Amino acid sequence: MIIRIAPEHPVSSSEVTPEWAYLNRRQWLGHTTVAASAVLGLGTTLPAQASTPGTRSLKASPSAVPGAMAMDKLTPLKDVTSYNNFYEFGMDKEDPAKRSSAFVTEPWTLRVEGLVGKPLTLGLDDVLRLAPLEERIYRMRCVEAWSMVIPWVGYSLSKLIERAQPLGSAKFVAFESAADPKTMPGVASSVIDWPYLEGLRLDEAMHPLTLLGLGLYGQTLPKQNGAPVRLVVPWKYGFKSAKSLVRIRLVEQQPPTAWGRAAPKEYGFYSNVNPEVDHPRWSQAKERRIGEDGLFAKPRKTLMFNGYANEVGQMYAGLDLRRFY
Ligand SMILES: Nc1nc2c(c(=O)[nH]1)N[C@H]1C(S)=C(S)[C@@H](COP(=O)(O)O)O[C@H]1N2
Ligand SMILES: [Mo]
Repeated sequence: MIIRIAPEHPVSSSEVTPEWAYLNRRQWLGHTTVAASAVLGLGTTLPAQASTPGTRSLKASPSAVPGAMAMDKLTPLKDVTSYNNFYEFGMDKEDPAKRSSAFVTEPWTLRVEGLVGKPLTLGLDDVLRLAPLEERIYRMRCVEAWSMVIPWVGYSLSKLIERAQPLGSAKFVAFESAADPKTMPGVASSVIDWPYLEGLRLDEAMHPLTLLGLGLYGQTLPKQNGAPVRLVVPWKYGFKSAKSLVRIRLVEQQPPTAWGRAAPKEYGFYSNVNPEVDHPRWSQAKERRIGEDGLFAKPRKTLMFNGYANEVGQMYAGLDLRRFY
């Protein structure tokens, strides 16, 4: 039996070592040193990552959500912030970092509406304060067969949705991203019928692993990663994780999605990471880890539901995942 002794003074969140700092340090220094520095309470002094322009530091505690931590090596911040898909800023991977400087993320308004008892109109500070911020290390797996491992900051989307008091008739959740032609140069292109839309079934949206993302690497979200607030759905392909959210709407019918409208044969509503169901243009069996696997390195195997099968598999019991891809 473990006897827990209450600490003499509560540990403030600034003294809690973020999980990524812990993992990085472990990779750098080895177990013994880490144990020692943890005992000494040295905190997050490691200059592992420089901060990104326009971001502020964001304190978070390691998440208690099971399965939230992938033990893979973290993708360096430099790669997380320079290799992005965010078509509102252009179609090349470098575009979001290069072409997002005019985009304004504060002040920001996020609405939660539709089939709810209590519609919400929230400023960014309201969103940041709605629930304790957690750090969660998730793999982000793009349908283009690359992946990253990112220490996100946020909390379960369910906490926000619960606050709005969903009605019994709500079955799906629709997500809408910002689409400002003045500050988002990619919106001039017609590849996507703007604004970018995504959707989840209500049970998927309420699953504790579904994260309302507010930061990464201990700082607020860089613009290229979907500032100031985005979705992160770790068992689905990256495109389900809509960035720069302005509206979350609870609805009765399955909502349209941007990629579903652009290419219905290629992008299904579910888009669960599934190594057995290929995209017409990319095999989904393997993936290349950005910043780690060179172009000629052997790609790693993609895991069912991106490694979260134990946590989310039950939601799809009896569903033909070839048909509902
Ligand atoms: N609004 C919006 N959200 C978006 C996208 C986009 O183009 N626009 N791209 C998606 C895709 S395809 C991926 S892989 C992830 C990439 O997130 P990251 O750049 O933070 O890794 O964002 C997703 N969310
Ligand atoms: Mo993607």
